Order: sequence, then structure tokens, then C-alpha cells
Amino acid sequence: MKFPSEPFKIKVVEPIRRTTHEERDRLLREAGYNLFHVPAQSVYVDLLTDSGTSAMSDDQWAGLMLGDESYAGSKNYYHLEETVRSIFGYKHVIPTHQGRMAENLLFSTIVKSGMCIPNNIHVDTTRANVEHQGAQALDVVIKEAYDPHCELPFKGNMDLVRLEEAINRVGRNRIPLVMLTITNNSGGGQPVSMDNIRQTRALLNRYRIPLFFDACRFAENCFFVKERELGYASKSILDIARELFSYGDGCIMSAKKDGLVNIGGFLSLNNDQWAQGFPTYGGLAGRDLEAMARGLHEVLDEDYLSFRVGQVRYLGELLDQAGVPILKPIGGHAVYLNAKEFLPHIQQAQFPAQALVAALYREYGIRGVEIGTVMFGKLDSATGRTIHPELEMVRLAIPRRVYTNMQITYVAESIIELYRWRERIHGLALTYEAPVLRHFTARFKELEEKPLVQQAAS
Ligand code: P71
Repeated sequence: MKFPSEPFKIKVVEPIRRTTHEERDRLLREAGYNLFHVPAQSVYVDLLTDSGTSAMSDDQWAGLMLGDESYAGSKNYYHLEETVRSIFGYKHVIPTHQGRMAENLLFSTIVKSGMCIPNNIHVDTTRANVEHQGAQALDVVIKEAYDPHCELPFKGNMDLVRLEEAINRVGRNRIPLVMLTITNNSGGGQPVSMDNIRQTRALLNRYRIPLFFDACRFAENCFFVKERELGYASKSILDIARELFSYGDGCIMSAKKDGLVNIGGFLSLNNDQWAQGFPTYGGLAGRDLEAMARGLHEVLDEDYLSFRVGQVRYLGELLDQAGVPILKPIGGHAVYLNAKEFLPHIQQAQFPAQALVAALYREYGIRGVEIGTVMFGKLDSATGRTIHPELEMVRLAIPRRVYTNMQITYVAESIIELYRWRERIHGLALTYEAPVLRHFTARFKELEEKPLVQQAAS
């Protein structure tokens, strides 16, 4: 089947509410057109993030009742340790409450001021943790990753030529490790091929630099390897994962994605010296460790993964067939609307992706997230002008096992309808911004003047 139906049935339901246009318009104004400030209760389909928003299985919920809350030696810790070792293969397993704490433990231990951490593309939390140590977070993904139209099967790959140049420029002593984010979230949830990982390993062997994975969406990455890479079609996801991680020295993991839990993460690595002194339990209860261990087993299930990746692809293909501009190829956890092409009449200075996010909510009760000028625009201190990022996107991240295909169809039909009257969407102007991480707190007003259509609607 092209789009597999749900490999589960629903045992518990959480009601969601349809709001009126009038109510959403009021909430949007009150929120200053910032969807982070709209109460989730007033969102119909919430695609803000796939992180921590998954539905747990009956087995995971049952596991919560088996939480061993002993201060030391909890059986759930042993279960998690055994699970992580069997999939990832690294010696030490250090639980954390989420991914960013694993990053913090790792980077505060090994990164010193003046160092450099190359990655395919850093997400904002790894970038912030590296920069917090006074080091440079360097993105070395293949250049095609920045072209929304370029269709490559493994668009998350590391650019090995640029990586080697960086090592020679910076010096291997100032690169304590290299990271690979699987799948590459900031580049659209694109996978990294086994071949690229193998070659990255071989290159780093020559310079004796460790390789670490940012493994949040590792199972989705392994599924793409099985589907797209020669020689992997008949291998199990577990075997693919084992091979993949065998090329690394450790990983950080936000289990809020492919751990299928609402909270949790870990750091896992071979280096005894680095592992020394890290605390265990990471601020989680025994029951959380149990849910995480069970989630890590479940996520390797191929029926689950083909439904999961298939559902994201289903949304993307419905939009693509209707001519809605999206980032290609469709990634593992999200569909990205190309706001520059969706709203060609709104200049980047008037925040087209944010305007699209606002319109999607006001008209249909759907919440996406802006990945564009609001999030990544930088002030040029010399001219006082904003430097706009190359890509202006709206991410529609799909929570795991949460929405039915019918709800996803609703999302697709809504966006296709919105696309038909896109010229009526107005740009926005900032009315408030904080000095850092402005996307969380920024406020806007709508520009009422009739927009100038620069390009004829197709
Ligand atoms: C996503 C998130 C969650 C998020 C985090 C910060 C700002 C906005 C949204 C989190 C990731 C991630 C990768 C590859 C590490 C983390 C941090 N992604 N690596 O995409 O995608 O994990 O949230 O558990 O600390 O919405 P954490």
C-alpha cells in the first residue's frame, strides 16, 4: 500500500475542540500573532512540534505502573541501559530529562573556548550549548540541502570535502568531536545515508576525531536507509541501527521524538573518561525510564515506521499534487511549506512565513511553526538592517501516533483552500521583540494595506 493505514486502534481518546473563526481571530490578536501564545486548548490540529507530543502505547502506560522509584539501582534504569546498549551499542548510558541536557553534559565536559563542533546542521539547542562554551557550531551539510527543489534521497549528508577543509583550517586538536544529526531536522528532516556515515567515520579515523550522533529521529533515518539505500531492503531496522551506530563513539538523544515518550533523553558513549562523574537518573522517575525503554523497542517496528513516514508523505503529496509549494523531498517528521513561493507578494521584511502561520490558525485552527525571518533573521549592526535567512518556511511537524489520516486530510484540504486565496493574506510588522530567541516572545500587527501582487497566481 502506498500510504499504510494506522497499525493500531484507539483505546483512549482526548477530545479536541473546534473553535469559531471569531474566537480564533480574537485569540490571534491577543497573542500578537505569535502562535506560541495561543492556548493549545484552542488549537484543532497542533503541528507545532513532533517533540514530546507522541501518544504512548498501552504497553508503555502499563510500564509506568511498574516504575521502581528506589533511589539507587532502579530496575527501570537497568532495563533502559540494556535497551540502549542493545540498539546503540555504547558502553555508558546516562539518562537525562531531555535532549538539551544530554547536550549540556557532553559539551560542558569536552568543549573548551575556541574549539569547533562540525555537524551536518546544528539545531538551535546544540548550537546554543556549543556557543555557550565559547566554541563555534559549524554546519557542514551538502550544499543541496539549502535548495528546497533539489530532490536527493539523502539530503542530510555531510559534505566530506568541506569537513576535511574545516579540520585542516581549525586543526584537529580544536575539534573534540564531529556530530551527525539523524535525521537532519533543520534541513527538513532529511536522512543521512549509511555510506555517508561510513565515509565520515573513515575520514575522522585519519584525524583521530570521535563521531557522535544527535539521534532524536534515528529510527526514521534507518527506515529511509532501508527504503532508499542499496543493500538494506531486506535488513531489519534494528540491524540497520546497530550498523549505523557502530560507526560512532556515542550519541545524544532526545527520546521525545523516536523514544515515543513525552519526556526523557540520554547520553550514551564509550569513552570511560568522559563518562566519569556524570550523574545517573537525570531527573526522571523510574516510571519515565521504563516508558522510554519500551518506546525505544516499539519505534523499531517496521509497520509503525512505514505508517509514520507514510503519513507525513501522505500530507506532503496531497499538497504537492495540488501545486502547493513545499520543500522536497518530503522529510521524516514534517512537511515544510515554502512561504516565499506561497506568498510571493509579501516581502521577507513583512514575515511571510509568520503571516502564513497566522492565517492557517485563523482560518482553520491548525498550528504550524515559522522557520524563517522571525526565527533566524539577524540584525546587521553596521547598517541596522535585518539580514534575512535564505529559507522562509512553515514547518508542519506531525506528532507520532496522534492524528488519524482523516485529520491529516483535513490539514491538506485546508492548506489547499488557503493557497487558492493566498493573495488576500497580509504581511506583518513587528511591534515587540526580545534581544534573544525572539520567536518565542515577538509580537506583531497585521499590515492592512492591500498587498501588491508581484507574481501572477497560477
Ligand atoms: C523540535 C525540537 C524541539 C524544540 C527545541 C528547541 C526549540 C524549538 C523546538 C529538539 C531537538 C532536535 C534535535 C535534532 C536536539 C533537540 C533538543 N527539537 N536535537 O524540532 O530536533 O531536544 O527538546 O529534548 O531538549 O521541535 P529536547
